[in-house]
Amino acid sequence: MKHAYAAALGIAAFFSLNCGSGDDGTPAANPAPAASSSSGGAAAAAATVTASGASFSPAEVRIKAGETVRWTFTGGSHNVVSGTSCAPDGKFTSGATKSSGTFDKTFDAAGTYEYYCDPHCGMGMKGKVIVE
Ligand SMILES: [Cu+2]
Repeated sequence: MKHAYAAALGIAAFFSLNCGSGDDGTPAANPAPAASSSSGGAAAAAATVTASGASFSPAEVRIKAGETVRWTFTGGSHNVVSGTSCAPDGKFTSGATKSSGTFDKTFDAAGTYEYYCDPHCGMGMKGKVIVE
């Protein structure tokens, strides 16, 4: 039993790695006109994180207070929810899952902000923003 469980975990890890690096089946997103109502904030991201497969990459970013993190959704169905142990703490969220587009969040206060992807948290899709 122990061995079977370990093997299953190994297979899951293998697939999620594969999914993250070799996903060519994503339909190209239509370059719909972006509804950017905020001017100036778009290019100001100090760190970028890609949500793809079943992971955030990089899983940990470090910024300074007042800077912005931009998450880019690439394929699959992901979101960003603040909290630890797959439970929301209500600090921020990107809302409903997406397969494309971006989510920007500016962090004004120093601290460590943990977050996760709601559908994939059980697979370990978690990340951390360290604000100095
Ligand atoms: Cu996800």
